[in-house]
Amino acid sequence: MRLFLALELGARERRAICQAIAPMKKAAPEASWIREENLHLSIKFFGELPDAAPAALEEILAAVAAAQPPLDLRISGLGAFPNLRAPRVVWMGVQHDPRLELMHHDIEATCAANGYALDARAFRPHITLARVRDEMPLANARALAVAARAVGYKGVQQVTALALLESTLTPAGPRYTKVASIPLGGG
Ligand code: 2AM
Repeated sequence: MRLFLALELGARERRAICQAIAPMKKAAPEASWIREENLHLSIKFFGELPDAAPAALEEILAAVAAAQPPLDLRISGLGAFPNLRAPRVVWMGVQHDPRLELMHHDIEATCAANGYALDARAFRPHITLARVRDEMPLANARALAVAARAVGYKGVQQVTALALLESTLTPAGPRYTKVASIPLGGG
C-alpha cells in the first residue's frame, strides 16, 4: 500500500480554502486542482509499504505524537514550487512554527531509526492546491499569480492527531483513506 503521514484539515477549513482560491482555479483551469476532500498538509511520504506497515508505524510513532501538544496551523499565503512563473505545484502556506518543524524532525528520526527511508526533499510545509503537468505558458502563469496575490485568506486549523493515509491511484485521481490516527498529546 502507498502510504503517507499528514495533518488533516477539517471540512470547514477545506471548504473555506476552496472558496478562497476559486479565482485562481478560474485563472488556471488547465492545472489539476486537488479535490476539496483531499486537501491536507503532508508530513512524510513513505511510498509502497507492506500491508503490515500501518500497525508498525502506529506503534513506533505513538510516543513521538504523544510528546507533541496539539498545534494550531496558521494557514496563509500562496506560492508554487519551483516558483509562480513556472508553477509545478501550487500551494497554500502555513506560518513558520518551530513546533511543527520539531515534530517533523522527531518523526523523521524515529522512522529512520526503524529502517524507513528519509524523505529526499526538505520539509517545506504546504497544502498542495494544484499540480501542473505541462509547462504553463507565461501569460497563464501571470494570470494565476495575479489571482493568487488577491487571495487574502487566513485560516487556523487545530491539529490533534497525525493521520496515516493510504493513497489509492484511480483514473479519477488519488483517493485517500485514513488507515491510522495517531493522537498528539492531550488530543
Ligand atoms: P505534495 O502535495 O507536496 O505533492 C500524497 O501523494 C502526498 O504525499 C502529497 O501530499 C504529496 O506531497 C506527498 N508526497 C511527498 N513526496 C512524494 C512523492 N515522492 N511522491 C508522491 N507524493 C509525495
